[in-house]
Amino acid sequence: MTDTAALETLEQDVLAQIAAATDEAGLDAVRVGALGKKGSVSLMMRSLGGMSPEERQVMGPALNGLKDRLGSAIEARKAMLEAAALDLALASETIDVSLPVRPEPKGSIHPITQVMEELAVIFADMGFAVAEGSDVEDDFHNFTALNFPEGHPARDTQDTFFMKPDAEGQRKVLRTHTSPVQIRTMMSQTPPIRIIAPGRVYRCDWDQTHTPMFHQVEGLVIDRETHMGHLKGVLQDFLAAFFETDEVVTRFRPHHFPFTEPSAEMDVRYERVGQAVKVGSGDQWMEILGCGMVHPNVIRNCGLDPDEYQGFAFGMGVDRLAMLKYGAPDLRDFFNSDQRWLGHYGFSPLLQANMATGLS
Ligand code: 2U9
Repeated sequence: MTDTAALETLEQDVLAQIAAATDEAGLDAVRVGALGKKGSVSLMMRSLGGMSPEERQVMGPALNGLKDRLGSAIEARKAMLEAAALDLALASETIDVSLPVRPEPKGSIHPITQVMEELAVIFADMGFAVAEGSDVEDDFHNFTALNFPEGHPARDTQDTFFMKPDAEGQRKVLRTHTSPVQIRTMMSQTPPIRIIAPGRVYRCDWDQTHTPMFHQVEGLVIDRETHMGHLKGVLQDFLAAFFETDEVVTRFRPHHFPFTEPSAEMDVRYERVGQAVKVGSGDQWMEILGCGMVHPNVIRNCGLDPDEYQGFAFGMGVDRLAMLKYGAPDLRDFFNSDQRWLGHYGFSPLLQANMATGLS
């Protein structure tokens, strides 16, 4: 026999169970026990069929009301338990963003890229901007503007990679130095100009110290009162910063380039320390770069007046700088993509060169 008092007792009982449920599984067990197929409320619903119409009129709505209230109470408790579980997860599942990344990075920065970054940082500190250009150049920007006479050996197919003639019959070249970048800068900007031009250059050459593609950095300063003293100061400061030493002893030896006059090669004192080379002091001289005052013809070829503007330029091989600084013996290894070599000579991508905390 079912009466409303029994319903009242059942309701209090189930509500107490709902309130006592401490997790979603426990709460679901209460739901099944009351509202599931064989649950206490469902069984009572089923007994409605055997009641008199008068009884059913009272018990029907009472049971429906009970079912609805228990359903709502279960939903409310469920929402509360979910919120509490989320709060607990947020409090316990913290992520330490200061930990090193996982999996540990395997890639490394190639020593040439590293040296290029170091060069950019050092020269930026002295007020130089980085300029770039195309690897494929025309004869004018690679040779003529730079005061190379017709018939100069560098214009020979033995030294230079020529492209097939294009639609206009023009034979482009793979640039043999980054100097066309400076030519284009001089033709498009007004002095003062202070730039370095790092990049790939190409020459027909292949042995232990020469690869057909190699890397250069050239520098150019054009202003009204620029002289060899500025050139020497800039290059000495550069070498001290690059080789991370206070003492650099250098000397100029006269040389010849078509694009500079006077021209010089700069030597730096060094000594061997085991396999490595210590640059700065020592009793031996090593040629490190070429330089000079920009030839008046070059200034004129770029549309500037050489009586108004002078400047200096320098050039050096980036690969050789990397070999000297980091002690790699064979230039050809730089381009073999050997993972073990790269692992040994490569640099962490997470440590960037800068003047404040160190270059390498
Ligand atoms: C302009 C005017 C002058 C760039 C210069 C050198 C000296 C030099 C070599 C070093 C080793 C090439 O990689 S290497 O074989 N370069 O000695 N380069 S002066 O002179 C310029 C450039 C552009 C407009």
